[in-house]
Amino acid sequence: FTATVLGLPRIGPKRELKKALEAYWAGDLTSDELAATGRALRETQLRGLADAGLDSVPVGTFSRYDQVLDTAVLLGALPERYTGFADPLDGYFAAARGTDELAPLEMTKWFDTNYHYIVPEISPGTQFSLHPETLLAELAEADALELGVPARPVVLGPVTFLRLSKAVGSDAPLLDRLEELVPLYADLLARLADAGAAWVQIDEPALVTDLSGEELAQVRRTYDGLAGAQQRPAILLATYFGRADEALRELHDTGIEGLAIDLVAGALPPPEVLRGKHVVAGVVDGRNVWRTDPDRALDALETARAHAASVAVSTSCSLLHVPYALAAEPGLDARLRSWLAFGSEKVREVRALADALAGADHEPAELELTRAGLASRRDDPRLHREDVRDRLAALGEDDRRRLPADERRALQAERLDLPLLPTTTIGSYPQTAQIRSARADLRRGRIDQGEYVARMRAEIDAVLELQEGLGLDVLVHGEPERNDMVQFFAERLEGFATTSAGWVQSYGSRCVRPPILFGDVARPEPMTVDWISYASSRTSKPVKGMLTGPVTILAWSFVRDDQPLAASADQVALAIRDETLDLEQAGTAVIQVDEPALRELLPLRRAERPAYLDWAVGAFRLATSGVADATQVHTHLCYSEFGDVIEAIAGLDADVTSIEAARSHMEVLEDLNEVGFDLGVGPGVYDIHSPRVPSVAEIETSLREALRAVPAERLWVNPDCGLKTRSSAEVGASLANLVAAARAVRSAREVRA
Ligand code: THG
Ligand code: ZN
Repeated sequence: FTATVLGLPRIGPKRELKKALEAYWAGDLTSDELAATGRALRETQLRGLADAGLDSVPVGTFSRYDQVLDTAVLLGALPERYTGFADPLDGYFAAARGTDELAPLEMTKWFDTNYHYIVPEISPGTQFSLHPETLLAELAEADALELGVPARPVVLGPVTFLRLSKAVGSDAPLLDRLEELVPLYADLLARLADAGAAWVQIDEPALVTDLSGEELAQVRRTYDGLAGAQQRPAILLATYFGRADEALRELHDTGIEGLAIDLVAGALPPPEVLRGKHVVAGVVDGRNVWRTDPDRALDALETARAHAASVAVSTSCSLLHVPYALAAEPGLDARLRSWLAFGSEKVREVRALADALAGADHEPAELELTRAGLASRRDDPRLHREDVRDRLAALGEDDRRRLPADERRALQAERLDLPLLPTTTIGSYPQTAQIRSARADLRRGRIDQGEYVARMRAEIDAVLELQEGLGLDVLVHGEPERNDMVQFFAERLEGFATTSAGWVQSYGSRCVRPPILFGDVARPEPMTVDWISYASSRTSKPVKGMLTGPVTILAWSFVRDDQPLAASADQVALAIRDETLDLEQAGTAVIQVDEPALRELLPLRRAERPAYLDWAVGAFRLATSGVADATQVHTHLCYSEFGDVIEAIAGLDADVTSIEAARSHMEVLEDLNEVGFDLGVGPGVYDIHSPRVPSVAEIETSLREALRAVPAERLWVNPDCGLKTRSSAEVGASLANLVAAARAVRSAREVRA
């Protein structure tokens, strides 16, 4: 085949699957109706791909929740507690989301993307067994459509499956269990061949991460086993999100027929690795939204063709990570639009590049469009603003540095006069039905901006009253005016565009609309000052200014590909810095700059991590070092294990860091001590991701545990994340217990002192 894509989005162009899932979970849809929604989405999608001229279409990248969880089901590796359900679909969703009785499996980031997968648990008792029914059914379903082009089944490979799973009940490396999986995959290959598949795509993105010599040998044995299977389709081994040169070299003479290679995040491996293979060249970016430069793509394709047996054009990875189609965004600026390719435009690019590679007489129309777009992009003044660039060029080291922490601490203590073990919350309060309906009313023109502001202010009043009543020390305004925090700032910054329907699956039925960073970043006017000033005017307690940090804004956006991420980060940082200065000017004494995605952008390869952490920390410091030393800077980190970035957290030099820790039992505090961290820290004392209300005793235990690692003078008391997904009743009860626990520990210490 000559033109394909590696995988497909599934939530639906109008989020049909999200709506069907949520209706099914609410009991408003039957499982047959849910299945019919999936079937209709797959049919429309596959017909669209065949009509667009792809000559091999992927099947099996659909999922009702997540592809890693699906692989656990395929391999019979769902933990037993989820297998007793009358309808296996309910067991599947129990593993994904939990039930009243059962906790779900953990969820974490899919490599360095903003998609989250479900983490399978593998224990010594796990007995793998093959359950290929869903994949075979989807293959048969695709064949029945008579598309005129072959369907190519896609499965997650055994190495990546084990690499992403969590070992429970044993310390033995999970890759040791590869040999148990080889016969199952071999069996699967035979079934796919019987069903008429000429090719199977085996996804192994884990091969782009660092692998030891022993691990590479295990990978080698695995693919020797699979390639040696008696009856099988040709194997297309797909790697993406980086380079997999070591592994591909190791696997060259196993007999696998094809290699799909990411030429956007990675590059062509050496010629000898390509020799004799069908190379599926991922020249069209599967996870960003820019049109593909035809000259660069054709260069890479020609080089591949010079060494490989044959070459097909493809996306660099699955289209899971981009919105469906530009057609859904009529409101986008026309010039910007001409630079962009969403999913369906990318499919057309793939076809056009394949035609050009095959030596079409005329340049395909799609490529002409691209060339015009790229020319206008190069010349657009919004991409090269002298005012922004001059400011950045004039920056020095002092712009990323504050007074030593202990001197700041004294100045801040004087200004703020807080008790020992101060209590606070992370920032957001429940997004109530009133908030959502006010936003909808504003969007539909049923209320004007003045009325909207009045309604939001009423929400702020209510949240402040709650916090004062509870006796919290540092208050927040609750963020009612923000839908998604990154979208909120992107809407207010020049250089960013936002979409109205550019949904991308984040996990399960949840989606985000990543903003598009296309130009130099500037802040035309203050973004948050009116809200924070209003809140401050309503209470005598300090109210935190709430901002999102530069790294997180980039991590959750589609970013420029025409300059290093570090340069974009400094531009965003300058805009945030300007905002901190305006907040300070308006009297704000505490400013929080959240960086929940600091860990997320960490490069997959260890060798690239120091350079990343260097610019990421530098950007945060640029954003936060402009304020006076008496102004207290907070940050908040969550969504990850922090082991790999612990020194960077210290490097942020925030006066107070609130950090998700309720589930990792204060380990993070000990790690921080090891790197000499001596600033304020608020390890989350209870887990906000659960609806359970923590008792006073539990929170006291947490605090006393924390006090073994941190002196009381540095310890803050807070939940582990924002409260926007919780109900008001849960929040009131939990925070009352949090304040009571802080007071109990405080007075015990005062008695002792
Ligand atoms: N914002 C963005 N990216 C994120 C998060 C975020 N990535 C990591 C993490 N947080 C992902 N978590 C969620 C949690 C909830 C939702 C999405 C991602 C969610 N989305 C709404 C939905 O699907 O119905 C839509 C929200 C909207 O209107 O924008 O609930 O916080 N950017
Ligand atoms: Zn958080």
